[in-house]
Amino acid sequence: MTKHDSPLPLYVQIKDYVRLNIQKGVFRVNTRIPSERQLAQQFSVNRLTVSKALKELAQEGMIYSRVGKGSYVCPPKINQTLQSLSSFTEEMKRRGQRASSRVLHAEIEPAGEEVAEALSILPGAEVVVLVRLRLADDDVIALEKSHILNALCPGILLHHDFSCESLYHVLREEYGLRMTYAHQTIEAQVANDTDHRMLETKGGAPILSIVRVTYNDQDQPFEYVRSAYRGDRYRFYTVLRLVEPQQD
Ligand code: 16G
Repeated sequence: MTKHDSPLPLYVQIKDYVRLNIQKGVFRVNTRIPSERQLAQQFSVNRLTVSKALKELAQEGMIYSRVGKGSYVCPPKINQTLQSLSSFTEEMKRRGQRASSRVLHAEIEPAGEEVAEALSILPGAEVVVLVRLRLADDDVIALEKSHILNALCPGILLHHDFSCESLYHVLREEYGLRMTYAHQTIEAQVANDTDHRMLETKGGAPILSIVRVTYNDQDQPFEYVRSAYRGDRYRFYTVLRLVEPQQD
C-alpha cells in the first residue's frame, strides 16, 4: 500500500510496487498488469498519478502498452558480460535460450574503403558479407552485418547455412581460425526506419550500435561487424576493479 505520509512521491511508490511484483514474478512476462483504474482504487490515488508511474515504467523498459488493452510485462533484458570474446550463439546458450538467424544477405564482395581499413586490406580485396537478424527464442534481438576475410574461409557460404549455424563455430572448427581478441565500441543511437522495421521495434526505441573488429593469433583482423542491438532487450554487464589512484 502507498503511504501518504512517506517522503517518496505516491507515483514512485506505485512504480516500486509494480517493479517489485514483476521482479518477484507475481506479474509474469507478457501478461497484463492491473489496470490504471484498479491501481488507482487499490492505492487511493487519482488516475493521473498511476498514469505517471506506468509511463515511467514503460520508458524504463519494464512494461509495454497495447492500445485499448492495458499494460503488459516486458521480457527481461539479456545481460551480456563484456569480459570475454564470445558469439551470439554462445551467449544465448549460456542463458538457456535458443539462438537462430534470418539470413538477409550472404555474398562475396569487394571491400569498400571503410571495411578495407578496418581489416587492414586493400580496397577491392574479397570479403564475405553476411547480414543476419539474430533471434533469441524466436524474438528479434539484433541486426548484424559481418565482413570476414574471404581468403581465410574459402567456400564458407557454399557449405554452411547461417540461419542455424554459428559463424564463430564454423571459423574455429572448419577453418582452424584462432580468434584471440577484439576491439569493440558501443554507442547509443536512435533507431532509423530500417532498424525499426527489421528489429520490430516502435518509434523512439533506442538501439545499441556496436562495432567489433576481431583478431586472430597473428594479430591479423579477420572480422569487421556492425550491429544494431535492441536497447530495450539488451544490456551489457561489466565488473570494474579499482585502479589505485596515483599519489601526487
Ligand atoms: C556476436 C558478435 C559478432 C559475431 C557473432 C558471431 C557482438 C556485439 N557481436 O554477435 O561480432 O560475428 O557473435 O555469432 O557480440 P555466431 O557465432 O552465433 O554466428
